[in-house]
Amino acid sequence: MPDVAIVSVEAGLGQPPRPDAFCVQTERLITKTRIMEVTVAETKIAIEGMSCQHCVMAVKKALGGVPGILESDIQVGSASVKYDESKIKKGDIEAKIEKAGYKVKK
Ligand SMILES: [Cu+2]
Repeated sequence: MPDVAIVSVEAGLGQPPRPDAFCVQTERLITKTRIMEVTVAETKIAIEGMSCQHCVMAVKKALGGVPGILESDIQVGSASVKYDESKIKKGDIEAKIEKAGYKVKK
């Protein structure tokens, strides 16, 4: 009995499944499969003090890996963020941006 060819379900992230998600070993499947029911909120945050791609990277870094943040699109002067309202609030996201050294326009 082969332990491959198991379909992994990755729902709710709004991203296409990675090619490797369709053929994984059994042990990995357990950790990779996440069936999620989340309320996805979306916000666009205006940010002062960003001037270049370094600022974009700094904000990306500030929001990267934060639990509850599902997706973020950072531009000079703004951040569009999709997040799980049950895990993080808009104010927490703004605080992360300010901690990175930028000012959130409210
Ligand atoms: Cu900059």
